[in-house]
Amino acid sequence: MTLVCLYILVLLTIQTVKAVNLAAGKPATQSSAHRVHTTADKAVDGNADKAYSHGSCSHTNCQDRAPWWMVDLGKVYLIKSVTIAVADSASGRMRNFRIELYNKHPNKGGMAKLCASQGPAALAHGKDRTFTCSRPTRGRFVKISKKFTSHCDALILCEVMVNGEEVVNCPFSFVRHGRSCYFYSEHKAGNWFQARDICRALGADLAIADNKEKVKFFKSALKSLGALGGRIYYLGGHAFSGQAFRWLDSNALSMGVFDDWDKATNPKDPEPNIEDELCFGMHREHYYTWHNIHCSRREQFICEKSPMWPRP
Ligand SMILES: [Ca+2]
Ligand SMILES: [Ca+2]
Repeated sequence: MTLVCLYILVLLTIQTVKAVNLAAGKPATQSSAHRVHTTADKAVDGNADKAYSHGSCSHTNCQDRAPWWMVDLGKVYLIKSVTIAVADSASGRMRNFRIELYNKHPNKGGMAKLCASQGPAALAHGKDRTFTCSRPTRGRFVKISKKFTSHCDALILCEVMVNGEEVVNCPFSFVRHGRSCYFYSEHKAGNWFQARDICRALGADLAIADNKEKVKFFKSALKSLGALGGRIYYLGGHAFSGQAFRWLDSNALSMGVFDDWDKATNPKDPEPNIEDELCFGMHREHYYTWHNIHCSRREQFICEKSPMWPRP
């Protein structure tokens, strides 16, 4: 059983780390099409087959003297790299092009930001080639434009894969840490439920502190508040089911894999101790370790907002 759990955990980790292609299935356009089956969408059909004859590549018209191709990602992302699947028979055409990013459509006042470019040397045929942006750059539209030098110097793209991440905009009065935003309430909420309602009204939810690094960050932030800080801060976990404490995030494991319960203050009666204390928070007088408490207590709280929480 333990092995199965470990396996699932490893799988979850791999899924989180694996780069997502932001362009797959998104609307794409190009300056022209060579054939009816070489339209712009062929470069975002999720098929990176580089055999041109298999029909999964875009190809601009041979007479097109200013070939370009563009995908709309639907919203602005922080883009790190763009990978192009080069056709097996591109005949040296994949050269002299620029990969540019736009927050707004170029026809609606969008300004080009260069991600990367390719000079006169052609890319190798039948291979994937990744262009890392000179720095991670925000953009919604990814446009590839090519300089036309001779007849049929077309833009041929078997697949364009865009790697990037969600842009994190912290709401007003939230503090950023990594890819998350946090709000430390100045005032007490009437109870745990009200604390949660306030977080939700701010577009967030009560904070999930399911790893060591986050707990360390909360502790240092709360310590820096000193006497201005509250005595107890509610977090987003409970034991309403009558079983062990769980995080609100249904995908997070129940506590025990990682926890920070206060075991030192009273080793004979370590936290969580009293059965009907179904909510919990970080306690200042005990080095901000976790204490289970009654949900009806008036306490301060920590809200969290990130691309992953609350779940979109
Ligand atoms: Ca394709
Ligand atoms: Ca307790």
